Amino acid sequence: MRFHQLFFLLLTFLSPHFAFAHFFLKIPAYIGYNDALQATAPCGGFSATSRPVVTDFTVNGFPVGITSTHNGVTYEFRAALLSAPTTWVSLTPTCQVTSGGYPYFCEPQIPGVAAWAGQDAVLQVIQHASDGTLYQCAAIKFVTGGPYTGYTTTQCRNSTSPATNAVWV
Ligand SMILES: [Cu+2]
Repeated sequence: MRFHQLFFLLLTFLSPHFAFAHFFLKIPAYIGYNDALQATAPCGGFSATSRPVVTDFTVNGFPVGITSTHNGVTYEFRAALLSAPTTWVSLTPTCQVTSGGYPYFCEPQIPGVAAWAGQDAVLQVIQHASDGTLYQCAAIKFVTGGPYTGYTTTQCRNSTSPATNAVWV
């Protein structure tokens, strides 16, 4: 590879806002990711009722982990019943995440909806960033118990270099 090609690649990946990839829901497993459709509500271009992988989400807390290409964002964590997939309820206050780079952010205990234990549901994560509002969803089933501690601190972590700072507002 010639130098100018390498330089171009580096520029592409180091650019503060490269055109592809907005944010990825890592935990729980997302329904799907399509970069071009991520601004499409409610699930970034995928059906809220699609269930390729279903995660048991303990109502007393379950981790939600995200990687973002944006270094100053706001997240909303919401859920809907599979039987009413357009009626979203907020699980938490809004969360502001800042970082000097591309943050990995994991909140280990996002609360579920206790009254929905035993029911199929959809988790929706909304990212408000400089390029707009973006969506990712995960197929879940609310189950009793928790907080769930089955992920290691490697799997559910916050970036430390540069540091990720999260504030609930
Ligand atoms: Cu973006």
